[in-house]
Amino acid sequence: MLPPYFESPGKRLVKSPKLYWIDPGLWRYQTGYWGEASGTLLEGYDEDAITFPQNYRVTVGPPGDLALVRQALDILRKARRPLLVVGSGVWWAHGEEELRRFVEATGMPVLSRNLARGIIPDDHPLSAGFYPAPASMADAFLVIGTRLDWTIGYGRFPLFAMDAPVVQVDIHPESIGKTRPINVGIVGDAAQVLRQLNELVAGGGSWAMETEWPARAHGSIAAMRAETAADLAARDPARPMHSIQLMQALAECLPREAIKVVDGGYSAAFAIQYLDACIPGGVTWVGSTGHIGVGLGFAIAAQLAHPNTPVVAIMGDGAFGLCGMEFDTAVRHRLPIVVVIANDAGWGETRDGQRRRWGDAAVIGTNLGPTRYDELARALGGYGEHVERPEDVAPAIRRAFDSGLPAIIDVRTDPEQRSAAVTGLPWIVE
Ligand SMILES: Cc1ncc(C[n+]2csc(CCOP(=O)(O)OP(=O)(O)O)c2C)c(N)n1
Ligand SMILES: [Mg+2]
Repeated sequence: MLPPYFESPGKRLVKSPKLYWIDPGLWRYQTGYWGEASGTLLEGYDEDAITFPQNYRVTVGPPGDLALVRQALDILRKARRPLLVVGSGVWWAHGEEELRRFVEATGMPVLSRNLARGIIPDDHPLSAGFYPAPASMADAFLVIGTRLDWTIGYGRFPLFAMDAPVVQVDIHPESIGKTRPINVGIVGDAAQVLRQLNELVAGGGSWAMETEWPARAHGSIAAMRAETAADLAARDPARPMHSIQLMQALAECLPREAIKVVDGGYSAAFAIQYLDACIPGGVTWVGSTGHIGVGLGFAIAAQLAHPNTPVVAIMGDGAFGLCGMEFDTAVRHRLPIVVVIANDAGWGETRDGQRRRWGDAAVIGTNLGPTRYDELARALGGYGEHVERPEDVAPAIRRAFDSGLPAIIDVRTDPEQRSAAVTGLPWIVE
């Protein structure tokens, strides 16, 4: 039994003896920090006896130190090629509007990572995409709400010039300056600091930014795609489809406003390169932790949150194997997600790593069967189609949406596929 002083004035906080374990994530959830958190209540509990977390969050996050925000802006004004790098912190802080205002007012190109993708749509002229190539051309950085982790070369050479000034804004002080020296570190809520910046920018002042810089940064998206696709030209057309061809076909046929959930190895790497994020959260994936197997759960959540938005999960067959039975959940809850499986009959990225390092004889435990996942969809009460040619992708997707059911499009892809775009990234240290 809890001692009496554990009671709140009106109601006991925790009365049920059955409530015996709360996931640590739930405690973090209650701190008011914005960000992902999980909460699990094990065992039966008496709902009336529990004060569920509500009215517990700060509604407005803390602004940054104004003197530091001024310093940050001074650095950016003097730069020839300043780059804004934004991440999930902007999404969690609901900083979409402030970000749009800042980008429009300054004309500064923006590299968008993880959940920040799509706030400035990839097809917007000031979008520098998500792929970090423009970083190598920039001479100053404003990093807001994103970790400088391995997916962005830790913010270091060869991606970021080490003598380029870096301003880093983060709600978590421990993220600031963690992987590289920085010039100005601002602890604050992403939306609040953007608002402070916007107020200062509205006050006028000159900018030294090169006029052609935003177009160069934006052009890097198409340049990256063209370079990756160059791999396709040399291929034997008789081979099964390359995942890049699948992504190109999806890029053409998926509705602009669709939510694209990405999960897998090589197939996911191609998906995030080729699919545009055009709405906030428009391309959702696991980000830096890289844990595969989340696709179905993410897609189900996205469809529940946005019942009228088309949701497509683009997954490797391996990743699907980790969570595929959640398709049954989608059927039971009538969530018409469309799952596109890039089926190379294997844990492709891992298998190719074995081959590249140690040769064919080292391919161990990474082949999967040529399983027909579309048949699984039908067995579970959904819609299923199998596709082998790029030109058949769009009609299959259309029929899947028309069915109104959860659907699986099983796409046969090349087990031999590889691309310099995922094996030769100089900032990724394997
Ligand atoms: C939970 C988890 N287990 C293992 C890995 C290591 N891993 C990275 S890519 C990959 C292969 C993924 O295969 P698949 O989903 O079929 O995608 P493909 O590379 O074949 O396109 C594995 C096992 C991981 N990232 N996460
Ligand atoms: Mg695979």
